Amino acid sequence: MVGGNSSSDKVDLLIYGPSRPILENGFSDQFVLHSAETRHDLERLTPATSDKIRGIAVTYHTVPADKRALALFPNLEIVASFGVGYDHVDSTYAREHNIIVTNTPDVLTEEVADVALGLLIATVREFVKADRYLRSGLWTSQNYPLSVGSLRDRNVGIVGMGRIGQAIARRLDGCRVPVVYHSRKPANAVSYTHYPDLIEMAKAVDTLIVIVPGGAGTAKMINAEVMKALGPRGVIINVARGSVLDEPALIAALKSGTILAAGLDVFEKEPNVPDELRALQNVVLLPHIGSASVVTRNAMDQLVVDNLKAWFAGKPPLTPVVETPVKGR
Ligand code: NAP
Ligand code: 8YV
Repeated sequence: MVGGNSSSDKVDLLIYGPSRPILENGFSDQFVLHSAETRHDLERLTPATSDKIRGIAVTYHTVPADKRALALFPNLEIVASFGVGYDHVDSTYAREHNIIVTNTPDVLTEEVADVALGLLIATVREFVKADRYLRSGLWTSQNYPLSVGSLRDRNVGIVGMGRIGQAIARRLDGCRVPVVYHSRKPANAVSYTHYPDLIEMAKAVDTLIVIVPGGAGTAKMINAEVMKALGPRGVIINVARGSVLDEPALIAALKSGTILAAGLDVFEKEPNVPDELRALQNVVLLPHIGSASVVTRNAMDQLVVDNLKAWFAGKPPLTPVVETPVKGR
């Protein structure tokens, strides 16, 4: 859909990606909303409309706000992105062109950590296979086999000890599962052992939970070498981005027994998941639902709205990303 009316004394905003009620109804009549659901729609906006747009709400991670997209808007001041990860927004281009980028941190932290822990337990204790077993009627003739995996004898290495990594670690403390972590620098006020080297950590643990940002700096960092270092008891949980994990290497490692199992919430080419992965029994697959509850998604939408409203009221945005800090507004 492409659309919207305009008036010169109002602020023209673009909703780029799927729209939702909080995004559509959250602005006063001082704003004029335009919409472009897809990249194709974006490129069909007339130059007269694009020239007026001063703010964009990027409403889903599958619509790329890359250089080509942002360059369509010569008067753009702010891009308010939905989600804490913003690897789909070219924040370098934005900085170079004095465009602020905001994201939606914190409001989703605990929700995503819940999903990471749930996915770990479902993977290790085979919940999905056991559910299929019951539904197929097999339980009436035989009990489900004991699971090879257990949390009771595991050591977890968290890859990324930021907001969500720390919330996952707190949950594992409650489960009495030992935690260490890898990140480029030791995290502030965190007592878990820090491994500056990912391979060294993979050798020391049998479980990885991956929760780093996507993008060039982390592309395929969970590769065949990491999987080999983890070993045959190894379990990998990826709730970060599909780009962080080498998918063909994972499929090979799951097939050969190089590692035991995996739980994935994110994929390289969402929403397409390779048939080979879908055919495997030792992997649990979720359709990127880390933050996907009504309450948390509403809070994320509201933060997108609040960032845009603050900026156009002459105030600092609430949650600018590190690449585009706002000083003295
Ligand atoms: P955050 O607070 O910024 O934490 C990021 C962590 O990753 C930090 O510990 C950081 O430490 C580490 N890191 C960054 N680059 C790294 C690298 N190249 N190598 C090793 N460690 C690196 O972010 P967050 O709020 O926890 O969110 C993390 C990510 O989770 C998001 O960016 C998003 O992609 C993903 N996510 C997924 C879902 C989902 O639905 N599945 C939901 C929310 C978020 P250093 O800077 O010291 O390296
Ligand atoms: C959202 C996420 O599902 O916040 C993130 O980084 O991956 C999820 O919370 C995603 O941003 C939707 O676009």
